[in-house]
Amino acid sequence: MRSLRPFSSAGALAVLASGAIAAMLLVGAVPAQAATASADFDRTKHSLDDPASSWVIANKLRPLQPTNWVPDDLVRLKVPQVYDAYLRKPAAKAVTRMFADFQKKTGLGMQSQSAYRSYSSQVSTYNSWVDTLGQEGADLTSARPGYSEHQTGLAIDISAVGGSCSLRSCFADTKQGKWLAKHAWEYGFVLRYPQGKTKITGYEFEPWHYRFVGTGLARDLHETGVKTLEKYFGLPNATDYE
Ligand code: DAL
Ligand code: ZN
Repeated sequence: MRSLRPFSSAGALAVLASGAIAAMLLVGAVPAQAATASADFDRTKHSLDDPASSWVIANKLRPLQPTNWVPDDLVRLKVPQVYDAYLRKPAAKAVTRMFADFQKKTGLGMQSQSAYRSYSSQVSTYNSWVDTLGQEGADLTSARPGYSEHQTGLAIDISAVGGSCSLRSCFADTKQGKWLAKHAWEYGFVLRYPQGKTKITGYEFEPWHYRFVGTGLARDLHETGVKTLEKYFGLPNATDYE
């Protein structure tokens, strides 16, 4: 819960003067935590359109603009990685801390399966999914080039070191998957494609795909219980490409 700010006696008088608050005090009602948290938080603080914004929303209705955008602060991740892994600097710092804390607490390891992907590497990724699943299947699991969060340098697919279930829904049942689902928000990450939200996000459940949005927004998503960025920002469901 957000800390309650101490208020001055003048402030206290102002509060008591408010009929609504006074009524709540009389009946002993306490405003809901989520409503307080959400009311506090400025949802217009950062751009949702600028590809350099930590809040940029990429989905099937919102290609990155320009579609070949490349972040200018990519750094190599200093964590175990299956393929060479880069993220934007703030996201990289947060991943490193998150993986280290997980290891300290459990003695187990997490690794990057896939992090930043350029437009051209998303071409290969998407095409290989089309070869395996056909276009309809591929579109439920992989973004088309220019539409992927991986191209923002703020998204990472995480797997268990030495574990099975990489990039499979059973990752949700691993120690790593469970810990991430509970704690990733503390590091500024959000599970971007939750279970049961395909009609909103356009993608099947991906318990491994985490998106860095910064600790302020991640906390507000956690406290309000809103599961998708689309819903939180009042954007249309992104089930299909236009
Ligand atoms: N797997 C996610 C949707 C991507 O390709 O960006
Ligand atoms: Zn991913």
